[in-house]
Amino acid sequence: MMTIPTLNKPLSNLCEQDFIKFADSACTLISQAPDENQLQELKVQLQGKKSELVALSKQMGGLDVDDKKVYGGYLHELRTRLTTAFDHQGQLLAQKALNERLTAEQIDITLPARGVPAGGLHPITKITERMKQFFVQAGFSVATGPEVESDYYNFEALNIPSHHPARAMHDTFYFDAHYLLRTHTSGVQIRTMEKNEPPLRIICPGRVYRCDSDQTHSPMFHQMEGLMISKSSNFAELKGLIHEFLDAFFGKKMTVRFRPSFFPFTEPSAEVDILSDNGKWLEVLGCGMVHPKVLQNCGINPDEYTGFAFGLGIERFAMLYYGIDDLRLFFQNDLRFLKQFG
Ligand code: 2NL
Repeated sequence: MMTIPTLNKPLSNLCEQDFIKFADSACTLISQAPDENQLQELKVQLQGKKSELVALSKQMGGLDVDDKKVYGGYLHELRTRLTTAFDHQGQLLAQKALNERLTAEQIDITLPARGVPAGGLHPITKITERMKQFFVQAGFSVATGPEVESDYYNFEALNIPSHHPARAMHDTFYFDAHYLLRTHTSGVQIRTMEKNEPPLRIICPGRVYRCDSDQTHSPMFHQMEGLMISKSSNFAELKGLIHEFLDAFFGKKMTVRFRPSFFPFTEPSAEVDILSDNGKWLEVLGCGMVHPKVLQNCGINPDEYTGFAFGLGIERFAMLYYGIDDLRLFFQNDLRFLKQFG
């Protein structure tokens, strides 16, 4: 760095040329300051309390009136030149610093992106959507309802009276004598029948609860029930719809068997098996013609209307579809499991 110029004489011994020379050297020095720190350093040395400029200014008091005017002018001119030079260099350095920052922070938009970590739908949600897709295109609407039910909607209206053994079979979670966690979604269908004139076509997916827990049972699981009511619904129509659903769901022609069964809310009733690749029959759903008493309970005349209904466990379908052998995996929320369904 260049040395600071100096006048090195008493004020009254200086001439205009001395000031000009001093100012020229100082301005050159200022214009060469490489960064804002060194510029600040120069400012202290040239204009600070201990600078020659301030020392000379203090000598003004000892001059007579005419000299005061002359030297006052020189000093003023010198201060103005220095200030202008500092301002100018300050702006240049600020601009330079900004340009350097902009260059350093430049974003290379041609670099490959890191990718956004995204969640995915739960396998149970995916399977439910796959089921809905089939039934919605077949003209069914999706209906939902409360998970806390009264015993009337969960049992009574479905032809399951208080001391019917089917109640015990449901392993119900009770809140009190009348309220419970629904053991199936049938209450939704009962309300739909109460409130709407047939014909009706609905599916009811949702959470249901039973006091049971092991490799194939969870206290909370998902069910989808379907209901169709019209003046001409019959078992052949039910069989056709269920077979078409199974073909669509598994994405291939399925071998299906309807086995006579019993439910209090359907008559006749059947359980449906599919033939698995290893030659075993697997039960996948229950169905039947809606019991006339159930229709009557909902204000539908069983002499005028018939209907069919079915119910299936969504976890069971998800396990078959994805080849999963432990139902508890669906509820542990282990990301190593869930990530496979992204
Ligand atoms: C099964 C069997 C079934 C129904 C559910 C139903 C509902 C109303 C009226 C008549 Cl409101 N039936 N639902 C019918 C037959 C079978 O579920 O094994 N589910 C897992």
